[in-house]
Amino acid sequence: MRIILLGAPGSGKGTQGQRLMARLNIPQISTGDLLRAAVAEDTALGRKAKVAMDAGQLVADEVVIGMIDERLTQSDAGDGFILDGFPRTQPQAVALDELLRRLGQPLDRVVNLEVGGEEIVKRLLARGRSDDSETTIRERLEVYTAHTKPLLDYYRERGLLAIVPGVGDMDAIFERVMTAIGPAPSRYHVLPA
Ligand code: B4P
Repeated sequence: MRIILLGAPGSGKGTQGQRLMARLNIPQISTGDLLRAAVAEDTALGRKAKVAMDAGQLVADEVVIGMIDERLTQSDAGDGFILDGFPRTQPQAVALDELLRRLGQPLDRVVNLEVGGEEIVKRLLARGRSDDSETTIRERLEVYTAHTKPLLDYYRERGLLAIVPGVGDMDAIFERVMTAIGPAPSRYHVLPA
């Protein structure tokens, strides 16, 4: 299956993406993880990305689009994938549509994890990553509202969007996500719970 996990920072995309990967046996592809790996390796791209990430800003579209283009054309993504944290802007969504058209791989579902702003601030302060200070979190929420939230309409208009309440027990949220994506087409091998 080809799934996008949408949601505000800290809404649980990474958390639920991991579980989906284990259940569906397809890779979870997180632009946040790819960027943090580049930062850890201290590459030129990583050094540039770090400045944006530490400020709560998005990394440039062409950078993340290039990363996704490279990642989705690897063989393990041929049977499906879970995109976690991408797309985050309209140009990223358009670029993804073009890439998937080229690969002949249409999206199956876009799941939006809904979590309120104050719960997000609480969660991210508790997570304590280097980009999880209160000022940065509030900046990231503003960036989310301005650039990523409009993607809900983009995917709603395409009949792909499912809204899942993302607050409460993580296992219960996972079952809601599984219900939202519906039964896997028979070409996919779904692992038992
Ligand atoms: P990401 O790595 O995508 O991180 P995130 O949005 O902060 O977190 P996520 O939603 O995955 O939350 P998680 O499961 O970890 O982005 C980091 C930065 O990278 C961005 O700010 C940006 O600069 C850059 N970036 C990434 N993608 C980009 C793109 N496409 N374009 C441009 N820039 C990009 O959960 C958060 C915490 O909540 C965890 O501690 C978790 O344990 C907890 N939690 C999860 N579910 C919970 C629940 N149900 N109840 C209580 N706590 C819960």
